[in-house]
Amino acid sequence: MTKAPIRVTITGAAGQIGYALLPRIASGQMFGPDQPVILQMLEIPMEKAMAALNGVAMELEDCAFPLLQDMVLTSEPDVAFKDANWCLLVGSKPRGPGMERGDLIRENGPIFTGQGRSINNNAASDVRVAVVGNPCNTNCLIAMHSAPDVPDDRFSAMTRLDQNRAQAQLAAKAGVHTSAVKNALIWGNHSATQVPDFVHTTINGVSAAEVIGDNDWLTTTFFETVQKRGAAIIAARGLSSAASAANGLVDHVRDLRNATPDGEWRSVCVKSDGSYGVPEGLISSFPVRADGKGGWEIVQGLELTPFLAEKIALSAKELSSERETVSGLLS
Ligand code: NAX
Repeated sequence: MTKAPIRVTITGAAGQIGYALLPRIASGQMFGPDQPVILQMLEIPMEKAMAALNGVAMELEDCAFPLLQDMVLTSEPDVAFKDANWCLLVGSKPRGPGMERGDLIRENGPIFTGQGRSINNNAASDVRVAVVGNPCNTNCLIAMHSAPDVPDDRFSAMTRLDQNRAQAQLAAKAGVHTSAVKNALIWGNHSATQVPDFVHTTINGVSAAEVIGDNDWLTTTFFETVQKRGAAIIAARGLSSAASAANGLVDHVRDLRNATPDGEWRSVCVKSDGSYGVPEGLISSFPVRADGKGGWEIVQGLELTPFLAEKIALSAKELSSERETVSGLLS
C-alpha cells in the first residue's frame, strides 16, 4: 500500500542550498525510496525571489519524480507550515559587508520568532524542525521558544556538515577511506568556535588520536581546517557551501529518523540538559543517538580531555552570549 505523503516545509527554497536540497528530498534520499512527499516552499515576498522559486518548481516538475506528490509555493509562513511534518529552516539573511556576528543575530532573530509561532499554530502534531540558516543554533533556540506547544526535543540545528568535514579530514590524513572513520563528532556552536573531536573518533576501530599520532596537527591544523572550512569554500568557489550543506541536511534528518547503529553517534545540535558542562537550555552540538521512533538522547559518559573540555566551554560561552543578545526574543 502506498504510504501517506509527508509534508516538508523548506524555507529559503529558492536559495543555493534549496536548489541542491529539493531534488534530493523529492527523489527519496531524505525520507526513503517509498515515502511520497509534498514540498511546501517558502520564500520572501519579493518578485525576484518568487520568480526564482517558480523556476525551481518548474525544474522539479521536469524531473517527474515518482515520489513528489505536490508542491506549494508561497511567501506566507502560515501557508508554508500548514500541517508540516518536517520544517527545514534554511532561509535567512546573509551577513552583509561590515556586519558583525551580533548584527547578523539581531537581523535574523525576528525571522525565527515569526516562523516559530507559525509552526506552533499550523504544523502537524508530530512536527520536527531542523535549522540550517545561520546562526543556526541561536535561530533554533528562538524558534523553539516561539513554539511553546511543540515539545523542545523536536527542535534541532545542523552540525552534520561539520561532522562530515571532520571525518573527511581525518581520513585524508590517515590515508584511509572516509568509511574507516567512525564517530566523527562536533561539540558546541556551528561557528568558528565549534569543537571537532578527535579523541572519541575512531579509524578502523582505533582512536583517531592514536592512529594519527600527531597531537600538534590534531590540535591546530585539523581543528582550524574544520572550523574554517566554510570560509575556504567561499574563497575557492566565490559562493558558500551548498551541495555539501544540502547533503549534511539529508544526513541530519536521516540521523534523527533512523535508529543509530549500536556503538555509534551523530553530531546534532539539541537543547542542552547540562551535559558536559554546557549550560542548560542552549542549543549545542552533542553526540546524539536516535531510537528510530522519533526519540533521541545525548550520549553520556564520554571522558573529555582538558583540551576538549576547555574548547567546549569556550564554544558554550559564545552560545550563552548569543542567547544574551537575543534574550528579548525568548518568551
Ligand atoms: P542563499 O542566500 O542562497 O539563500 C537564502 C534564501 O533564503 C534566499 O532565497 C532568501 O530569499 C531566503 N530568505 C531570506 N529570508 C527569508 C525568510 N524570512 N523566509 C523565507 N525565505 C527567506 O543562502 P544559502 O547559501 O542557501 O544558505 C542559507 C543559510 O544556510 C544561510 O544562513 C547560511 O549561512 C546557512 N548555512 C548553514 C550551514 C550549516 O552547516 N548550518 C552551512 C551552509 C550555510 O552556510
